[in-house]
Amino acid sequence: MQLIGRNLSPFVRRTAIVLKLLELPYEQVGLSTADDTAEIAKINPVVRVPSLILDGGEILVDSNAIIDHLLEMGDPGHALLPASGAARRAVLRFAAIGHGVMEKSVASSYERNRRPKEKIFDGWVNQVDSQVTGGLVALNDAAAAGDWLYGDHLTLADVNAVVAHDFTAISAPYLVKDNPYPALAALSRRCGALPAFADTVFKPG
Ligand SMILES: N[C@@H](CCC(=O)N[C@@H](CS)C(=O)NCC(=O)O)C(=O)O
Repeated sequence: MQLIGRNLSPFVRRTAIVLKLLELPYEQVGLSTADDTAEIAKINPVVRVPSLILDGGEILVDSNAIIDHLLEMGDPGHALLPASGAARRAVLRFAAIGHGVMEKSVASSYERNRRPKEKIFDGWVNQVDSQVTGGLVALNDAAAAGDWLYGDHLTLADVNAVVAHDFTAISAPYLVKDNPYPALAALSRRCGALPAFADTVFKPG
């Protein structure tokens, strides 16, 4: 399998982490939406990462659709996402909040970095940033309540929360200044010691 995209993207990184946690072999093709637009367009018509090219050539797009397939194929015991019921809904809820933080952190970064300076609208940047912090507060509260966001082991909820936290620390460091989310930061440090997380930290260059 080929994972398309760089781990700077939180959506690519969370997909890479799930691949590693499930010990599914893959090769990563580090294309960037900013620099490799034409190549990515041949893989995903919406020109976004990640995509996953399966061994037979089938192409999956969007981290949600990709991870859905990876879990179906590689997590028969439903360790990362409970099979049904209240437990599944709870993990999906936290996972969605984490995914939402990623989306709003990326949006904030685009607003601040992809416009000419005179076209940046601070009011909208502040609105988007407040959505990021709302999500981080919720994830921090959940992280403070136990060892894992849900249950007694690592799930997709923790993967998304840690990736969302780590990406915000890179893309909007002013939002995590003075350690406002200590329980989430501690979860990030603890997960960061696991190879699936450590090996997917974005390394520029
Ligand atoms: N919902 C998608 C979001 C993917 C996404 O927005 N990826 C960003 C990179 S962080 C991207 O490709 N941005 C380019 C663009 O949207 O133009 C997912 O979960 O995979």
